[in-house]
Amino acid sequence: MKKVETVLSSSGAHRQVKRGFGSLVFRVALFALLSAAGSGYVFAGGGAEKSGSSQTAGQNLAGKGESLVVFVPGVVSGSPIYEMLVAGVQKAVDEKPGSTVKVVEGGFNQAEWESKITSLAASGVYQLIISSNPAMPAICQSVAAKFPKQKFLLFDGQLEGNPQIYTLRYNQREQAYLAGYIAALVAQQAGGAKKLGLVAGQEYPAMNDIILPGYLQGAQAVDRVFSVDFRVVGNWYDAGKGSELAASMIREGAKVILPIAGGANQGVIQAASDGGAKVVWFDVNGYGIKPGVVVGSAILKQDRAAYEKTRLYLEGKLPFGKAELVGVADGYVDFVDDDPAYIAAVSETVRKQQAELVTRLRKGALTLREDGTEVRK
Ligand code: RBF
Repeated sequence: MKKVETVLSSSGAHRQVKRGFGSLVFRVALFALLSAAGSGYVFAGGGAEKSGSSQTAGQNLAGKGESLVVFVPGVVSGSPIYEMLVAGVQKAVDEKPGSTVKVVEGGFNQAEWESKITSLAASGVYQLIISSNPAMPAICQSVAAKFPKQKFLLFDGQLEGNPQIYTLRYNQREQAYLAGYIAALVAQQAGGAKKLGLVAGQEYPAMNDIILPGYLQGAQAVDRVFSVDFRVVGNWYDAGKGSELAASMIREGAKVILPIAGGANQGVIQAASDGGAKVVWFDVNGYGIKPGVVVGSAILKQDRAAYEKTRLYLEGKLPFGKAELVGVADGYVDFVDDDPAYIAAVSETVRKQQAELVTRLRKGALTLREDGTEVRK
């Protein structure tokens, strides 16, 4: 596997990013520590709760249908990965008369997520708790042990072998590689330093071990001299901090920046726009956010996955205990190459080079394992 560059963190200290995470306890503690502030949302009965149907879950009498709850670990607004989750679940529920869904925002204080999910399970109201992000399987596993009848449908995370939990995760190595490849092609054509940026909301194993190395791997497939300046906001909402980090990266030579920082992404876009740099987007089609500044967009089909898996659950067919992984060749990770804003912003030469990679991945002629191994057919 390729070595990850020495990079600069938000604190300004140089260090190696490529390192393992310790025990589960350490990870949970880290998530708690990294949560800088509460979301301002009230949990029980507060404005953050939205009923997805005219019938509230509590009134759903036994035998009348399933009551589902989506626990959003953060807030929906500003995080397309969560917007897609809610939209997909809602669609499946809308198609199944009698079933209901409630959306609960857990807020940004990660230390509170487990107790909030415990309350949902303890209420006994919801047959299925749905959530998404790599920290959720461990949290839900601990809640599941206390409530043996409670089932969980979790996206963007992994846990195998627990009969109460089903997980589906995306091949983030492929998504990051696609982003790194277009970023490097655009930077190369612009000339100057072969330097890219990545602004993350926080550090977590999927970021440090899959996304950051995948982004660098994609860039180095264009030219081995590319390096990535990696910085961390410390939360998923601070656009001011996102802008500050991006502006500093641009001053130090970063030509194209990938923001994966929720609400803080807006600050990165602003700094790039002001500083003459470009942005590549993640998770959802981002060209419309700032046409001409956003020069590439890798996507996850989380709306489709959430719809399909919720539907499968409602049909009684979700295989609890399984952990699935889906990538480009499966149709759940992709690169948006037909958007007029992409065609307008990026030269034909660059688009042709990107298209060659995208086609190979779509056809399955090239797949990437999560550890970065390239598999060619
Ligand atoms: N991504 C977001 O877009 N918004 C969030 O609020 C958010 N919160 C996260 C919290 C934790 C603890 C972890 C581990 C990841 C979070 N992510 C968030 C990142 C998300 O799971 C995914 O890695 C990225 O969206 C890239 O696909």
